[in-house]
Amino acid sequence: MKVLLTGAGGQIGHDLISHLTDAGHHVVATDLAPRPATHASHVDWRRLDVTDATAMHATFADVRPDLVFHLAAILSARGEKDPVLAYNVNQTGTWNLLEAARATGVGRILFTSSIAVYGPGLPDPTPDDVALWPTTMYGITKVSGEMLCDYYRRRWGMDIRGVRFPGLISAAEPGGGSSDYALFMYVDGVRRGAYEAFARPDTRIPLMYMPDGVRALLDLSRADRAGLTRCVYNVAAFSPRADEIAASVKRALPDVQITYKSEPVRQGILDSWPRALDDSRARADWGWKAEYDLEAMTADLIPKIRAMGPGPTSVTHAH
Ligand code: AKB
Repeated sequence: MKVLLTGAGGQIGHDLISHLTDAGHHVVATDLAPRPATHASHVDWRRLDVTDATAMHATFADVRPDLVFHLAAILSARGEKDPVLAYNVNQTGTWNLLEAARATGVGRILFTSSIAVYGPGLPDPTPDDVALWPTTMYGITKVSGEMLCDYYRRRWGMDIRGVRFPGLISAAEPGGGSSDYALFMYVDGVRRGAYEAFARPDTRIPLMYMPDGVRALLDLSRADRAGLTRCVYNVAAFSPRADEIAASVKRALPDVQITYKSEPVRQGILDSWPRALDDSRARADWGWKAEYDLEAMTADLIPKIRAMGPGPTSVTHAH
């Protein structure tokens, strides 16, 4: 199968590409950034600016993918620093992708949405269908992206599916998210022995380990269309407080020092998100179930970050 990825150089693409190539698919990975050193030269890596409708159309017309994973996005924290960029990449980029796919006849599209579609004051756990009043430009563009996907599905009969991801944690460098405090507890814990979190210790949002995130995308991409009762699904794994993540890291790295200095913008975003997601619809429709809890993730992730050796930390990483 020919599989095209947008935003392939990001955190999800990093892990998804190797699963797709291992399964024997022909992967066309697109991004503004050049091929990362971690990706083998057999991956067909192409430069694509998703805000450029002509380039998007030309890429789709040339590749004619059977399956597309639309990953390109500016995340919540970076999006609040540059809302115009977030609008252009997330909103115009998704529109360009849907139009290119409609014109060239793509088989199936997987859209990546986020807990950022939600605003404050919702039930805990939060179900799929509630009023969506996000506080960030990232969240607004994801709500709109979900609605566009649903529209193209109904209006043009296209096969489009999506997941609302929690904050994803993996051994790859994060990219400007508000959930990055959780990943940096691990990355800085291993590389620096210390981390000052930008969130309060009682901060609690839904999180997921990347192997589950990749599995959610792959399982949904293979699910029987007849069994899908909605376009975009909540997927959940675990919802620890920040100090519970720190305690888990400390059990594995007893000398680590984790302290807290809440930063108002990112804390405000985190406080606006649900504390936990209800993913019962994904479980019922396509058999979704996360495998990793917090402790299983800690046990798997710390050796992986160690094996990566020296690299960026929260100190060197500009959000
Ligand atoms: C972010 O923090 O913006 C992302 C997300 C939860 O979608 N990781």
